[in-house]
Amino acid sequence: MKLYGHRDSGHACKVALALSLAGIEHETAVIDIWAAPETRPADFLAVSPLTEVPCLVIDGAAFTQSGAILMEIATRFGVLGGDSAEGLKRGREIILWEANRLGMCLPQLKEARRVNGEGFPEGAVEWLRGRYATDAANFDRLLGGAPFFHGAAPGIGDCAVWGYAQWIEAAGEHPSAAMDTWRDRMRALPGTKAPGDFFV
Ligand SMILES: N[C@@H](CCC(=O)N[C@@H](CS)C(=O)NCC(=O)O)C(=O)O
Repeated sequence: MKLYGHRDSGHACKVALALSLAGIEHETAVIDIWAAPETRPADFLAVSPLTEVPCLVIDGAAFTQSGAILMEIATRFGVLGGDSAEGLKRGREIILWEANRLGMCLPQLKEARRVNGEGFPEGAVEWLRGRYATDAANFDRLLGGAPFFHGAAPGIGDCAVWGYAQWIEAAGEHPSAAMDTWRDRMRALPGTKAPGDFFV
């Protein structure tokens, strides 16, 4: 099994975290996401149609789109919620919420800071910040006082949210109190690593 990713990709971190938490052996290949797509290695270009990370290759079959990869890991290996219909349902719901909301505004806000707002149309950053405020409140509602999104133990939904929730401050935003304590619990898990340790 081979995971293509990069330390600056929260999407790749979601998958790296899931594999690590589940203790699934794999090799990692770092793809320079800041380099021109056509300069990326041929083996990567052959498996990633949008030239994006993450891409996970299992027994020669390539899987793309972080949320879909998380669902594949959970169902194939029966881990991180994949051992029950209820766990998978929860995982799907949280993954899709994250992709549409938190995972839409936080990467863009982080990028806007990196490029000093250049290329972002007027009002875009304010619009994204407004979305983040709603998403932070909904994070609290979805977590609902449980330790993890999947209850007592983390699941693929937690991995999805971790991807960019780990960088809330880098996006210029503040975590809610519930986000802060959830992140502490996530960081304390034995499988959790810093992005640069997932993709050396
Ligand atoms: N919807 C995709 C997003 C993947 C994505 O945006 N990957 C970025 C890094 S975070 C990338 O590979 N960018 C390089 C490029 O597009 O050339 C997912 O969930 O996996």
